[in-house]
Amino acid sequence: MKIGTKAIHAGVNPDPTTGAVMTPIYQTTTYAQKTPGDHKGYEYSRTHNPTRDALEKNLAALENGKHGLAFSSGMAATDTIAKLLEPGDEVISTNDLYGGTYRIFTKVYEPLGIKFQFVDMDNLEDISSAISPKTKMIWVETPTNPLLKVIDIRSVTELASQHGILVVVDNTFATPYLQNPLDIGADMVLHSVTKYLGGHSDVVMGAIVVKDDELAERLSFLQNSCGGIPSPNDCFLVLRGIKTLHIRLERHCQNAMKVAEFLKGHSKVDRVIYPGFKEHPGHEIAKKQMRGFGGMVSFVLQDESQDSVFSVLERLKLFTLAESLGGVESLAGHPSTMTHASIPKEEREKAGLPDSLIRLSVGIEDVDDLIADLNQALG
Ligand code: P1T
Repeated sequence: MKIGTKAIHAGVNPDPTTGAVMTPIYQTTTYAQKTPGDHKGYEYSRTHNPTRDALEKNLAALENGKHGLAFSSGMAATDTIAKLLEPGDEVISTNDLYGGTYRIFTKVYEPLGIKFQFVDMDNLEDISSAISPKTKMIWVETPTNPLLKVIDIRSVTELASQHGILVVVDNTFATPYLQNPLDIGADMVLHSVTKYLGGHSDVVMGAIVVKDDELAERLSFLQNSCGGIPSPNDCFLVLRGIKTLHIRLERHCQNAMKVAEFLKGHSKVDRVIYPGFKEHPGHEIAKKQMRGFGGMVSFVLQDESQDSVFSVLERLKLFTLAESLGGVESLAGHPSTMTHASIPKEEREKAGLPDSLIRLSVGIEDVDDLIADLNQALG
């Protein structure tokens, strides 16, 4: 089955009791048992819920995985993966990544005895030299947030497999429509479902998809034991959102390319980062491992002063100044004070993230209106 068909049908069957075509919202915490242990596969909704089951099957199918697990947020999913680690273990992560991921690694798990190294994964040798016998996991975000670096997933997974290291790919920016890391050797795919999968900026949710049965069993154990699960109502909304994933992503990619080209040609703009540009250092890798270049565009103004950056952000009318991304509506963000403020300035600078960077989540509105909005805001 191809992805557009999977987006609409995978995991979703007419409801066995009523024939309802859309999976009902099973808003129940518990399920009747005839005699202790004699039930229909459902005991308690932290463990299993039919609406969540449908979504988890759908997510597994979209990522060409075998097991999908849904969580109450992307961070709850990240937290669950981090719980696979033990004190003394080491993790190598991309040095450009979502600020909240950096925060949970350094402020929650480092004090528990897990060591994190943040490296420039553009350079395989940097990963290679960071590997020690204690390295248990490589954490890849690609394209990265917010610098849109493209990491060669296959090279990383080949290197990791020589050392028996698990590879996690945060596939939030690409989505399964553009990239399937499990097909090229990753062990786990993570999503902030809040973004493109939900697609409408109305649900906070996370997900993990894996192929391996043992890994799935451990993650399900953690999901049930720690309890960071999403509500049935949110699962329904995401199932509905996913039905248009392929259509939305087509338009996100087209609009982002046009917006990026407009910005590149504007006299007030110094540089534009978009993996779809030939001059982007990761363009060839993106062409190899992605089916499009995504809906995110980052750029820096000629005048890098805070006044100038803030006044452009304040003047935008269609682009809303807000955290998050991946919804149908366009958003603009200022990573250093918003989504990446939890990364210390020195670390941000080391990773090449300037305070003047503006990040756009290009929505699926009519692109001429988006460009007109940027044009007036740039003045
Ligand atoms: O917000 P939450 O659903 O918990 O997901 C966290 C997360 C994980 N991974 C990536 C790549 C992300 O971008 C995020 C969340 N990011 C934002 C809120 C943002 O505006 O970048």
